[in-house]
Amino acid sequence: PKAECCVTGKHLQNQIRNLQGQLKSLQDIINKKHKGKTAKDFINGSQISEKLFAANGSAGDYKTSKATCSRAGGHLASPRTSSENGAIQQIIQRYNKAAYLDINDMETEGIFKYQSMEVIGYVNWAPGEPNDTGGGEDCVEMYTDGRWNDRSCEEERLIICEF
Ligand code: 293
Ligand code: CA
Ligand code: CA
Repeated sequence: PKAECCVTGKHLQNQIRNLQGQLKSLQDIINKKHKGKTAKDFINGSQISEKLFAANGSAGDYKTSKATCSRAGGHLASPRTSSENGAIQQIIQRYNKAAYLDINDMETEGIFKYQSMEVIGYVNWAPGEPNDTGGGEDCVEMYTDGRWNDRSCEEERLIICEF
């Protein structure tokens, strides 16, 4: 008869149980570390091409919105095509609340750039926009109709991230 060794059912079962226990404590550590700020917590998503756009109903000014998406491992949403624009618009309509895009003209008035500092290509301005009302509109919001408006960066807007 073969010796009772490490490959018998009982022994393997014990090793698996031990590993499962270790895995669980590692998972607990990871979950604690992320404190619910990972991409999976943005439950209302809309996937288009390679991008996933997602929101969880939270809102913030431009700076807060950028920081929130960054903490979650993404970026504030910035559409580069009309289909990406439509995917973001769906989320805005679901919450019935406008959202900031990751586009601004802070560096040079009137020259709108992505966070990468690249000048924007695709645009979907509302009629008469951008108008830099009061000389103080350097951020961009998307309305529920999908059109864009340059706006002060200090408003409270739905946070939509892209991953
Ligand atoms: C002005 C004229 C409005 C326009 C508004 C926004 C503000 O009040 O028609 O909607 O500016 O551009 O960002
Ligand atoms: Ca401006
Ligand atoms: Ca405006």
